[in-house]
Amino acid sequence: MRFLALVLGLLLLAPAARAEDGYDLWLRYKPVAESARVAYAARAAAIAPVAETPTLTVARAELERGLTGLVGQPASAAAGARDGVILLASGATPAITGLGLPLKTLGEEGYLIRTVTVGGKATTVIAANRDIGVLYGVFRYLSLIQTGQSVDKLDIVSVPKVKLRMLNHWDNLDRHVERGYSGQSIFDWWRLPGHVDPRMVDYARANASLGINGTVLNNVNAKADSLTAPFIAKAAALADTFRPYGIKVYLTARFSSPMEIGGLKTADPLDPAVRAFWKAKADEIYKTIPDFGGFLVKANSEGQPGPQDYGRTHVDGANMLADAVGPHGGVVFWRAFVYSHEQPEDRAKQGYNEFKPFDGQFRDNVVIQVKNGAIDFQPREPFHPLFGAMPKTNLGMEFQITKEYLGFSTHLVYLGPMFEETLASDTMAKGKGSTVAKVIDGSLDGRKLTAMAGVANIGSDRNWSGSQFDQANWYVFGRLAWDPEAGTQAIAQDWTRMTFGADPRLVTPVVSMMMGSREAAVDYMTPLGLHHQMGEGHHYGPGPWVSGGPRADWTSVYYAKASETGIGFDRTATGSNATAQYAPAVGACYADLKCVDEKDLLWFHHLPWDYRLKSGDTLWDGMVKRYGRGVSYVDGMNRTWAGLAPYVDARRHREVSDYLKIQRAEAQWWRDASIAWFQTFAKRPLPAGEPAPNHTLEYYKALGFPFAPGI
Ligand code: BDP
Repeated sequence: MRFLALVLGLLLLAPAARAEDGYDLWLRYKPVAESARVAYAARAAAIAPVAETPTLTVARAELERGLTGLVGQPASAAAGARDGVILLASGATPAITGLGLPLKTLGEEGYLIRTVTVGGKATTVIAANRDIGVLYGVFRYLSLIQTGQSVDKLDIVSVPKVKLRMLNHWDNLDRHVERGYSGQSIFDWWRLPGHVDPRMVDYARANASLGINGTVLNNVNAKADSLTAPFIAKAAALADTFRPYGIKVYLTARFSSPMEIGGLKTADPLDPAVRAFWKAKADEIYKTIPDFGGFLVKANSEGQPGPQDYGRTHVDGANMLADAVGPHGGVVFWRAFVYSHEQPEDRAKQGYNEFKPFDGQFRDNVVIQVKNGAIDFQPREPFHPLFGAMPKTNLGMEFQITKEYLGFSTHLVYLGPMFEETLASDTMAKGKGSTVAKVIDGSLDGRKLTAMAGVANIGSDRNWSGSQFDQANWYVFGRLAWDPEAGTQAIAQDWTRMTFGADPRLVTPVVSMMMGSREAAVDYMTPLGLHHQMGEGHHYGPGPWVSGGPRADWTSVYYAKASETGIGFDRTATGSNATAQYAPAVGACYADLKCVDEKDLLWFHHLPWDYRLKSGDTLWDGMVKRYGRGVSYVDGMNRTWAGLAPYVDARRHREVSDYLKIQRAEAQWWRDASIAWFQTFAKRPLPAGEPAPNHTLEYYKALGFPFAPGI
């Protein structure tokens, strides 16, 4: 008996001994330290009965599950329990009226958590106006325990600042995921609607724990099939599963659907038959999915059909769809990621040129979804000039969570600082403090329909995201969608505690490693404002030599413009003048070598190889050193992680170790191949102490990856 207890105790004390595969994400609910357990348990001896709505039922189940795992005591509903009670309440229920709670301030989705005394009992109230707020509050309450905070005296009010907090899945109907590095699509279209994988519930739980309230199920490069009756039924089965968790489903709409599945000869948005098709289609969808979110559209971009095929505008296209879903409360997300190689204009300028003139002309239920930067999810981009430039339009943010351009799932790159950098950028649209975050949360221009979308990194891998650390990118996206001004270091701390454990000997080094990881990737891939130097098509590894082909704007040489005289894309008045798309103060700074931050240098300027950086190095020397600095950082991460073995379960520790070794080798590859290539132009030696590339340029150019994932 004693022996058994000892073994059990050891198992509990030594989480490293148990294999974990990452499936539980940040909702692991592993036992807290024995010393803290008693205090937590005392606060949570009972969960007061709640109404049996679907959402309150899952809220209560989550709370019980979490407390059972964390505190080891299944909270019983027994009235009259001696210890603390957790009261879940939504709306003006008698249980909480009279407590003077500021419910009015919570809006539709906010919640409060407050410690009060009711009938002589210490009571933790988790209250909201609507059930979904209670579920959000439950997740927050559990996270307090997971992150080792006291729950004795709580007074928390939290309200999302952004209305639509969305994942965009680039998932095809055959389960291939475009730019997916974590297996197949989790949406099993073939077996739906007859079978709904129980994993869909865990997907919904994870998203609800972050406050994500919408998901676009299919790829922006859409197939019209997703709008046919069988697929609507499949989407409806998912919608039914997600509904208790406050998540609405959306579908991408292929603009030419009226022709492909509607038997029409045109998709002209001004054609009455086309308009009738979309109205009928919307009616059909809403009959099956009454709370359908709406459509996401990629039009006239990268070969996708759109209104311009008929000489019409983005306004014509977006408003037509908005009119179809509007009567049902639906929304249209219309993407601003529009550019064409047939235009001689700098690709970075095209989105702004297409959309800015239409400010004020889109329907109220249209959101123009803008990528964070003007090119395409690069490791670093200055903020998109449309932010701040369309005050009479709902502008939503589109971030990419999947790491298409940041090393796929095997590079440890925490995207929090990258998202934060964009959100904190000052557009100066209405003077100082007009940050992108304030555009996105609607406060700058008084807009009500606000949105943030993230291109998901979720797939069928057991660990969901392809790597343990890529879960953090899903997590930080969700947290920022709730509050675009949140600090991403604190978010990394929360995530680490919930995902690996609260021991500071683990948390401190892991967070520090995460916080520098994005800058390291910028260094070893595209330092000093370089961009789009990745391998052709798959975007795996370096390909600075990529040239030719049908589209200049899909080559690397278009962006780096390296020659014997220098390197960089002149976007000042002497070049493409993209800087003029920003508010004058911002654009003037970008255009001015004395003002522009060196991190954006070659994004905006073409400079001679001997240009002097602030460090005193020449541009060439500084570039080479940055590549090397990135590689060294990955060395450091390898060392740090190796030292953390005692604090992490063996299986996850091993997986991360393996990936860090891959990252180390690939960082070196990036450095060496880039230096070998650019040296053919710079024609200068490497600075002292910087080793020559491991292989010849020919070697790097000859590497091919026909089976790279995600294409
Ligand atoms: C690019 C991706 C491509 C997407 C496109 C988009 O390479 O697969 O279809 O973005 O956002 O980054 O539409």
